[in-house]
Amino acid sequence: MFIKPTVIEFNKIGNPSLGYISVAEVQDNIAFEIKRVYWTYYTPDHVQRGGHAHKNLQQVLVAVSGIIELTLKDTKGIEYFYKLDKPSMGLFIPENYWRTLKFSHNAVLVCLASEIYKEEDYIRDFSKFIK
Ligand code: T46
Repeated sequence: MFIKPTVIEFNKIGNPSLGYISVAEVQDNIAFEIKRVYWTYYTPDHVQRGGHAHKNLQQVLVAVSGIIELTLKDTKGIEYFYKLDKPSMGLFIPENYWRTLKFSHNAVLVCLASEIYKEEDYIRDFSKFIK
């Protein structure tokens, strides 16, 4: 089956005077067992990260602060663009999507990942990816 990227709207528990909590929970709004969590921060706004795809890894990305612009490309070359600009929004990325990311200077990205880190899971050559 060809799974597509999906935007997740997390619940916002709270109100403007108290602040909010959003929850990511396996079997509720996360479709995989979470084996790894990582976060990126202090990325200069002229830097583009990513530039690779994953063979098996599924992820949910959240911009818990700032703005992250993300372009995904599937193996047919079709592009999908997302702007993560609120902490109550997540993006589920299935395996086999080429990704590039741009960050606002204050952006903090949290990633929930379905697998532990394995360099063998990366496809870093775009011509190999579209084959
Ligand atoms: C994605 C974006 C949002 C580790 O040692 N362990 C890890 O779990 C990760 C993710 C990275 N690293 C090391 C490997 C490299 O030496 O950190 C360095 C940079 O990693 P990477 O090239 O994966 O960084 P990004 O920010 O370009 O990409 C990562 C994810 O790989 C990618 O799937 O969607 O963050």
